[in-house]
Formats: sequence, C-alpha cells, structure tokens
Amino acid sequence: MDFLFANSELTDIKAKVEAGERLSREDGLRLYQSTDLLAVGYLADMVRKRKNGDKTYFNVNRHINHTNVCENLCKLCAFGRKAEDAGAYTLSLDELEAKAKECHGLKVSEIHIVGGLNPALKIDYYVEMLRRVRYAAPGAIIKAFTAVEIDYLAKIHNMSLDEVFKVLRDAGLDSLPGGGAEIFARRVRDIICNKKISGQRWLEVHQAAHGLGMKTNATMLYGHVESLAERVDHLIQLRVLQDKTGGFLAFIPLAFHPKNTALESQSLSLATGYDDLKTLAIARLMLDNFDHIKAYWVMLGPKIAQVALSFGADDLDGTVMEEKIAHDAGAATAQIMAKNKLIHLIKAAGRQPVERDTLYNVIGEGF
Ligand code: V47
Repeated sequence: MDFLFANSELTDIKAKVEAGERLSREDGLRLYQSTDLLAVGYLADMVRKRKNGDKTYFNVNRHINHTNVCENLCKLCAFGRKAEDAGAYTLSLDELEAKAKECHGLKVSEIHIVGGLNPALKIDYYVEMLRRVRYAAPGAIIKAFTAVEIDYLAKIHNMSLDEVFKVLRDAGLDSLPGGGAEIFARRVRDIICNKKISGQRWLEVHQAAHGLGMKTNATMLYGHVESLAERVDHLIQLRVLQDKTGGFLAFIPLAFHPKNTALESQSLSLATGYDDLKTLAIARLMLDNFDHIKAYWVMLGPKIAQVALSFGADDLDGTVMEEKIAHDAGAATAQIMAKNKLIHLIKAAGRQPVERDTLYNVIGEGF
C-alpha cells in the first residue's frame, strides 16, 4: 500500500500510526483537511485490524422511546414536543412492559431506552419502568437514558449523580447510551441545543457512571454548524476521559438529519458520504483508547455503513426495531434490519460477523 502514500502529505502520520503513537490535535485536523480519503481510510483500517482483526460486531436490539415530551426542544431535534402539541405522547408503564415482552421471543439481547425531559415523569416512573422491563425481558441488557436525562433526574429530585445511578441500577439499569453529546463546544451548543447540559456536564455524568463500574457509549453529532477543529476537540475530550476511566465501550458518529428540525431551512454544510467515511476513520485514528467504532446503519444508510467497515468501523449496531429519533428527522432507512441481512452485509465486506451483547460478550459467531 506504499503507493497510496507515495506523494502524500500524511507520511509522518502514517509513521505514527504504524508505531502505535498517539495522534495530536494538529494531526486530527490535518487528517480532516486532507482530501486523500483512501489514505486516511487505510490508516484507520490498520488500527481496526490491530484491535479487532476481521471481527465485525452487531446485536439484536430494540429501541423504546417512552416519551417525546421535552423541556429542552433543541433545534437539532425533530422528536421532541411540548406536552400540548399534537403528536405528543408518553407511554404508560403497561405499554412499556408490552413492548419489552415482545423482545422475549425475538432473542433481543439489548433494550435501548431514551426519551425527552418530561416534567410530568418523576424518578418512580423510571424505577418502575426498569423493573417491569427487566422482568418482562430477563435476557436483555437495559441500556437506557442519555446523560441529559440522568442530569435532569438529579436536578428535579435534588439528588447527586451517584444517588440517581444507584436507584436506577438497583431497578435494572445496566449501561448508558452515548446520546446527547452533540458537539461539546459551547459556541455550537448555543446554536443547536442551547438548553441542553454543557459538554462538561455530559462528561461528568459518564465519569460518574464509570466510577460506579457502569460501561457507556459516546457519540458526536456532525454535519451542521460545527467546525472541523470543534469535531477534533470533541474527540480529544472523549479520549481524555477514557484515559481516566476506561469506561467507554464504543464511539458512534451521528450524521445530522435536518428534516422537521428548527435548523431545516438553514443552508448547513450537511454531511456527505465522503464526510461520513472520513469522520469514522478519523475517530478510529484519534480514539486510540476506544475498542470499538460503530457505523450506525440507521443514520448512515446500510451501504455507507458497510463500506465503513473498510474505514475503521468494526460494529454496525443492531437490528434496531422501532427507531424514532433519526426517522422523525428524515432518515430514509428501514425501521428494522433482520439479523440475516446484517450478517450478509458484514460477510459481503469480507469481514467476520460476531453477534454480541451490549458489553461485547460474544453471543454467536461462525455464521
Ligand atoms: O441523543 C438527535 C442525536 C441521538 C438528531 O449508544 C440526531 O449505542 C441526527 O444516541 N439527526 C440518539 N441525530 C441516537 C444515539 C445512539 C444511536 C445508536 C446507538 C447508540 C449507542 C446511541 O441522536 C441523540 C442526538 O445526539 N440526534 N436529533 C437529528 N436530527
């Protein structure tokens, strides 16, 4: 592959990657500024191979969004509603339980639950939700509530983060998803989600979860008003926390979908397929202390997600039954992907499919 780098401005970065040296902020920016997508992808693939070989992970999972009523109503979001708006909903505990019960026969290993900041719901609703889901789907790991929701519960009940986590963990919470991170820079948050917790607070919530032994994920929402430097800074802040705690499992870049959001009419520099692949590759290169980089097919589309397996990604997420957040914002992908189709995508990319649970314990391989 040396021909890829024959006249490349990335030769010194290639040497660092080969030596397993950490890349700097400047390296991250230079990777973004380079138009040599194949060279960037080749370097990311090298790291991916080193960490995961040909293994490509997926899971059988289900999403549940218990309410779309939200106090924040972020401009980036098409899902949130005011309580009095048409289309506002809150699932009853019986409805939640019924959705969890469906998982039992489907061999679902993960239930991913997130919702809006609904002032009508207090912590006892969350506790009862977790108890019922745990009982209705005993084989599934519950990955639930973004850092934003955890912070909200702490605030409205005047509890510490540790107290909130202990109560929720006792009721069945296993792990936290990576949502709500967006871009950590204040400048960007002021434009796309001005009422949401700060980037610093998002990191504090995950640090607290890690301190109690919980594993969590991290995301970055890209393709709106952020600069490339703000993306690289976001990755570096995640890397710094991961150095401290080792509690992150996977990083998931999320391509912004503008439809039905308050940002729809603005001419934003939306992510392209080229940017999707570059962002996944740069994440793989910068986040040297993360084991897994997920290409989330729901937001990328299955074709880009499959190609991403040659650009640093080693995970496609899952079957994802009943996703609402990306679909409300115009995602054109299906509502569910059959396990066989995920296996086919992975094998057709020359990789080895591995079914995992949330914590990356192997459930099945050799498909
Ligand atoms: O928190 C909101 C983002 C997140 C839009 O941890 C949007 O395994 C694009 O976090 N366009 C939800 N993105 C999704 C998420 C996630 C998905 C899959 C796996 C995991 C994991 C986490 O999506 C939100 C927000 O950051 N989002 N609106 C939008 N219009």
